[in-house]
Amino acid sequence: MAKTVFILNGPNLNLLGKREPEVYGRTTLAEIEQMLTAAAGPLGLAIDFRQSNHEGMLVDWIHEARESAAGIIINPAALTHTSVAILDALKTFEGPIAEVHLSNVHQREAFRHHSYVSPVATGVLCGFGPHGYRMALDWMAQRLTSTD
Ligand code: CA2
Repeated sequence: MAKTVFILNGPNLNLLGKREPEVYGRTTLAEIEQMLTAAAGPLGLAIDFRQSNHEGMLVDWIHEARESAAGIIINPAALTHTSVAILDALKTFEGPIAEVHLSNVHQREAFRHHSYVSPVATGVLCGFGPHGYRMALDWMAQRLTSTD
């Protein structure tokens, strides 16, 4: 059976493609989900794609991932820079974790340069727009299906 990857998205990402296109582009979160759903099958994976504006919801989903997911791709959005709760939850997850940001956070305000999540992420992608999610999924497929 295909392994499941949780793809978790934090606050305000539901507005993607609808506001601030100069920063985050014109692709909607629903379009990113469609793109990843189409990619997952041929990669031998299943995805469970979710978005919440609530920190506790994301924590609950990370706990759920401990039982139901082989890997996590997460864009914690603004919570990246504030959330010890998400850091602590991710620490309990034993599989690979990819942290993804649409924008290059290092080109932006200083408060976006620090991530609470990066120390527990297996890898971090930022600045590649929606393609960053796809790159993370490709890597996840290699990581989860490799025999070595
Ligand atoms: O670049 C990213 O993916 C971010 O995680 C996006 C977060 C931001 O706080 C991080 O520093 C970097 C913001 C997500 C908000 O998304 C919006 C989309 C459209 C309109 C307004 C906000």
